[in-house]
Amino acid sequence: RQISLIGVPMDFGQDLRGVDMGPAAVRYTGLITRLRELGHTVRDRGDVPIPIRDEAVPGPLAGNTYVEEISRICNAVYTLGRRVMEEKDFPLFVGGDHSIAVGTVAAAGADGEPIGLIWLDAHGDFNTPDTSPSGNIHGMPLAILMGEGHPDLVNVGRPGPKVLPENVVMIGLRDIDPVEKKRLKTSGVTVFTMRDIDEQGISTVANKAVMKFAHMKRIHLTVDMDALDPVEAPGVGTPVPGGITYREAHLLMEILADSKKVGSMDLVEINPILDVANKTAKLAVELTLSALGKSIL
Ligand code: DIR
Ligand code: MN
Ligand code: MN
Ligand code: MN
Repeated sequence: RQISLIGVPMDFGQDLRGVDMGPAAVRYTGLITRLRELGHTVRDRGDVPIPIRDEAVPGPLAGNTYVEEISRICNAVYTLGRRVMEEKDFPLFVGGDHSIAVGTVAAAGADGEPIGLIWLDAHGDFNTPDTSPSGNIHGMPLAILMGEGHPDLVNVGRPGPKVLPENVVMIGLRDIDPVEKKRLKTSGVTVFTMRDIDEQGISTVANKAVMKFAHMKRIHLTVDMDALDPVEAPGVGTPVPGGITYREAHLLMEILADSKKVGSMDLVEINPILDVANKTAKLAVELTLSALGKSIL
């Protein structure tokens, strides 16, 4: 496969600093060499330009914080993502916080054919400016992609929603805000919470996700590293106990790799300042290798 790495060192979607160092932390693990050892052709497209945080002025309204910056950045992510996909490369987007998905998913689904979206997260990312307790945009990207939220973000890349609820599968959820919970329940999105993983096992959950997209040609996989247990992935801004284990995460990636449908991927919310010796970036890279065909035998 031809893979293009696209760094998006953006931290405008939440309050904590440091998630802008995610792309560097991932590059330092030797990701590119290791992908090449797997037999892939890899190009590093560098980072999408990000304005200096301390020079930016946050919007006046809760939930409208840095909307202008995020929409400009996500449009740039979209443009570069499209170029890479038109060259038949697999775009590997490395964030940055999860609001980059507004651009990455728009790019992944832009050639007319619907895509399946797998959203790995401890959180629902389904708030709107009206329901968000934090006002942070990284708690809203899935709602935005389904057409709800600030118009400048909903219209990134091209006007309107980018995914249909029936084409979304969420895995790993365990921390949802009260109104977000109601919204998610009536949304039509397929959700596998931690309870589902505990009861059914991750292989069943992974195979159900793949089966759901049996009729589709391509899947976009977005990995919020806080889906993993904080013991394995401490370098995230909003850790939640009781997450996906190391082995569960690898099995999930291996089953998705077997489907041969993952055509684009995000790694987000890696915060090296909060991490322990780059552990979270290293795990993110190992999971990426599994998702791109690495197997034990
Ligand atoms: C929370 C946290 N639901 C919010 N969301 C996070 O701010 O809307 N998403 N951390 O990854
Ligand atoms: Mn997220
Ligand atoms: Mn999250
Ligand atoms: Mn997040």
